[in-house]
Amino acid sequence: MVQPTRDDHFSFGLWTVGWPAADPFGTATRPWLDPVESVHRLSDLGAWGVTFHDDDLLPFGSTPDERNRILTRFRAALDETGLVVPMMTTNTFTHPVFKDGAFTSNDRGVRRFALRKILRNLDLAAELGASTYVFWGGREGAEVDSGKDIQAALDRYREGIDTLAAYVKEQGYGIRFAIEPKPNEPRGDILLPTLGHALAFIAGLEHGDIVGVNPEVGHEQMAGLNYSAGIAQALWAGKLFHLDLNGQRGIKYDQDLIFGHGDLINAFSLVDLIEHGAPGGGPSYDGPRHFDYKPLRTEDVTGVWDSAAANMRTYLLLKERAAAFRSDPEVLEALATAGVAELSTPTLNPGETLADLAADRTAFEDYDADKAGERGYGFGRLNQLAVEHLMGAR
Ligand code: GLT
Ligand code: MN
Ligand code: MN
Ligand code: MN
Repeated sequence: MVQPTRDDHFSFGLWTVGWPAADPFGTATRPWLDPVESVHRLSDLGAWGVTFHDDDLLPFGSTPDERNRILTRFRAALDETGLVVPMMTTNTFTHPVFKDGAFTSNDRGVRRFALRKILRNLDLAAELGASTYVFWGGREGAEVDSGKDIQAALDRYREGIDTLAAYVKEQGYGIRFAIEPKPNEPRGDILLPTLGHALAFIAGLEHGDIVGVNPEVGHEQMAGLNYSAGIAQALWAGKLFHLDLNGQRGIKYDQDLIFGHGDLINAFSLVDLIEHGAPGGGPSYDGPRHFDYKPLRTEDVTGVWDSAAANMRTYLLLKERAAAFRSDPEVLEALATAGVAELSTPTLNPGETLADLAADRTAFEDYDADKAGERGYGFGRLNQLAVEHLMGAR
């Protein structure tokens, strides 16, 4: 049960296991990892897919010959293992050219360069069969309020995404875009800081039909937000195109811990939601279970692969616990006491008008608000049942 298989659709970024663990205060603690080795190791561990930025595989500035050679080797590894590339993305943050952003750099030449870099990589994504293309705008932001016209920046962000989305449609690539929000780091403040900001931005796009979100556990939690509640809203909006699973402990720098190694109760409710859908029958999520974590800087190479396996194992254990939770008669009874299913009944009767409601004395004049205010919802008991299932105590 806790042995991952291809059917679980687990995927990893090359930049996760391949992170050599340099941070702002110290140099790398691990050697460079050959992407071909990562493909083989991930496959052996039971993963299904691998994702990457252009520069993770094809170093910035490589010649066409170098690109071909690297791609040939990489494709061979994919063919040999059967691993797929469900998602790709562009590095528009490492090179100094992007220090003030890509789509939203104040420098117009940088913006044009960024569009070209992404365009070329979209062609590669289509060739490799990726169906999702992620946009994490880590450098789209500012530290100085007066140095960035935020409204002009949003105009340029929209121009960039719409231009590329139109291209994807024109080429018939069948790729959908997923915007990944983050509140800060590396910029002091990043544009589209949360899932909610991203959804509002998408609603104003010309080609928003193929644009959704790629929310990351830690990024929402860095803003103090409830990740599984945000995921529920993204599902409700039909915009959960991809997700980044990891762990985070509170409002601080981006930790990218192993999935579940942060807010475990929220991880439990997340897995319950994306596996089973909302209790009222809302949609579940059938996309990749993508891990965007970093092996701790203190790990050696063995620790890298142990931690990769840990992400999948934690997910599968939570999935097992969530299934037990959903089928426990005591949980069903607690859900009924809490009125969880009642929320799916529309507030007005079928065909009822506002005038009908105004004429309904039982809704107001004869309604015993004091009595209704006495109701106990039993949410605490419900949560204790969740915690006990999570702990394997039931
Ligand atoms: C970077 C970032 C991640 C994003 C990646 C996609 S790159 O590592 O911290 O959260 O998902 O660009
Ligand atoms: Mn992160
Ligand atoms: Mn990250
Ligand atoms: Mn991420």
